[in-house]
Amino acid sequence: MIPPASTLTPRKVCLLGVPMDLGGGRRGVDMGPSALRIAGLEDALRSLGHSFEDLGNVGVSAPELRQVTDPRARFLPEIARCCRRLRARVERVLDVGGFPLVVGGDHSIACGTLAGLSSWHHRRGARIGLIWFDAHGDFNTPESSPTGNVHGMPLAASLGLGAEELTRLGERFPMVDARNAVLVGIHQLDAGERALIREAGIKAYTMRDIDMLGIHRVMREAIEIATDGTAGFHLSYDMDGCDPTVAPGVGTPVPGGASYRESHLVMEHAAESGQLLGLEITEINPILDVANRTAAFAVELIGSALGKQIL
Ligand SMILES: [Mn+2]
Repeated sequence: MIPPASTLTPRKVCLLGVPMDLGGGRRGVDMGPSALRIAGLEDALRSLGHSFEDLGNVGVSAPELRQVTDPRARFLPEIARCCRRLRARVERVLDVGGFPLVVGGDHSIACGTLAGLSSWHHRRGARIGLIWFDAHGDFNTPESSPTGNVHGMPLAASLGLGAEELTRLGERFPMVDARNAVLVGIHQLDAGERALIREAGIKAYTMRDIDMLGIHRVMREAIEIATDGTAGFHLSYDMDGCDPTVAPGVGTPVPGGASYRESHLVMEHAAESGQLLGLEITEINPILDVANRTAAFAVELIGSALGKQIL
């Protein structure tokens, strides 16, 4: 078999699973890391010439064993505790020259990943950029959130807005500057977070922008913003940004998302930029999935982000 073409020099990919199920209102995304492993992640990455190390899962408590203390930010202390552990694990991966591949779990884990990446680079005098691919804004605060689900808050927290338990997870505040953060693919926002996104001044490309401009131009501009004066960027990829026709098994499915090819192009652009510092895949929900199709699609997408090419 001819190995698939790759644009990237081989990397030491280090997988961190985070079976986080505390940030959403529906069970099931805690099985995401298992679903991805079963879907052949290791083989896919090795066939591209990367080395692969599965570092196992970061510990998380299960919601049925915990009590909600603050209904405006449900399970916040438990989520913050897991994110602190994740931060340490991400930094250790960077210390040994590894590429952190973080797999959720709900999207609240991004606070831990970004705490690790931003702290590590901050100590080296650099800041990081961020591309957030999502159907939702994830820009609520405990005050604006209509549900109290923390997975709707991590982008705001990364930019310094909301609960201190999340915004202060790293050595740098904010973990990411708004001028280097970009939202891509949004098409369902809560009223409060819409106002917060506008106020924060973060560049946001909606699905309408993708329709009108094309994903190629959107990603080219997004990467320009995320790499302007930074060490590179982290790509936080919520599988619900993909249309449910290609990714049915996600935490919060919404029609009108990115197509099969648009979903891949986000990853291909990230790979071609040569500036990807870390990758995170979140919100795979095997309970809602069809024969693990969404996890299999995620494995394909991760291949594209790490250099797989058609020709
Ligand atoms: Mn999200």
